[in-house]
Amino acid sequence: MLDIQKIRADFPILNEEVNGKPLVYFDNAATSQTPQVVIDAIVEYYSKYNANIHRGVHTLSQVATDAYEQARLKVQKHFNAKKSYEVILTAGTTHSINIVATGFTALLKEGDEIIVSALEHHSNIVPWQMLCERVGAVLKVIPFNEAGELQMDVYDTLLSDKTKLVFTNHISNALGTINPIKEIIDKAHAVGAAVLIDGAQACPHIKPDVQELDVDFYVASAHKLCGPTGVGLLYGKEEWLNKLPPYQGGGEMIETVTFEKTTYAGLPHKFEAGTPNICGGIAFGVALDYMNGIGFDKIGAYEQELLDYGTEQLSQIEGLRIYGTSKNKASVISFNIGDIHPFDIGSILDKLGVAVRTGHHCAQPIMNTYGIPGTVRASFSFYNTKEEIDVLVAAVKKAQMMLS
Ligand code: 7TS
Repeated sequence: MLDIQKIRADFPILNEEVNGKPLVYFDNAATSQTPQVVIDAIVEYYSKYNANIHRGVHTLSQVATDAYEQARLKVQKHFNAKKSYEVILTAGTTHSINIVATGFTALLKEGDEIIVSALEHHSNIVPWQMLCERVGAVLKVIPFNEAGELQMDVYDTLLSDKTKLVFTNHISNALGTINPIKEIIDKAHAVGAAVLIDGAQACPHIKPDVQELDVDFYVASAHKLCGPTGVGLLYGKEEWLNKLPPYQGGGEMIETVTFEKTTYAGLPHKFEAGTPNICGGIAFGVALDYMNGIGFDKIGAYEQELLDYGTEQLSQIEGLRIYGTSKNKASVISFNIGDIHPFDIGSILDKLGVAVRTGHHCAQPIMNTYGIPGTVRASFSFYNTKEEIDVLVAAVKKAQMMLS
């Protein structure tokens, strides 16, 4: 069991008031809140050892370099990557996907096929469309059913020896669906295709094991798992990272530079041009320590309780429809009430101190499939409580009364 009150005391922001009401933060799928240990790590970095890394002979630079490389090892251990240099520290999920999608320009040809799920966030759609435009590849889409589950029988029919890449999220940000990624990966590998899994929404809830998954690329953002913004992970199998060309040129990603020819550094530096988010990387490591200290098994089990309770309570509201009713689901509830615009509900919830996201959640194709402009999305984290869900439910009822 989690000691929720003790956990809540780790997050100073949870004591804040918004619009004169205690904050109820249910926008965790957009970004999670930050525990004091992570805030302290950021303050400590800038107060005590702020220096550029991998280049200075001076002590501070060495301390900062060690701390940054320590963070890489923590990320490696957390995701169970075989080698530390298979962990590229990036600016976040979007950056990681763009590194891979741009790199594949050199590896694909006209007529090659790429398969995507229809449940994607725009950041796992647009970079691949841009890749298709560059090389003349064809994008094929795995549809989802009414519950928001991928239609795996259709996936089977899309796969062929033309398939070079498959990419999907591990968990849908808009619906909470947990996708059967092991099956997706194994079937893609059977036709020789590489797989990228967007773990942005999964990592706050699940501890993925990239070797067990046998995934080629796995990406995530630190800010969704109690870390800071502007830093994230690109895990890639060594063989794939070696095949991809660098994404950006600059300092730190080279071995030698002359005006005649430049040779590139090995992994991971080949993909880490320029001064990275040093403090962010270090704080990412601290955030992983913090979450592992609580334990992902306990986090997952408690969030499932919140999801079940929230689903049960919200379902009792007349006219409320939940979008995304997959059997395997993370603690995200997307809903609408009749034809009330989600933005109007969200605005009233905000006045009552409840933070949710409204709109298309950067997943317009999902909204188009359901024929709706968007939803109200409440996403729960391990520091939320059932009492807060009661506040949400009361606030939704009030909004319904005011808007009907
Ligand atoms: N992929 C998924 C599945 C996401 O949920 C998000 C962000 C991203 C990629 C992009 O991550 P970034 O850190 O590079 O921005 N999702 C959301 C959301 O659902 N609400 O706000 C951001």
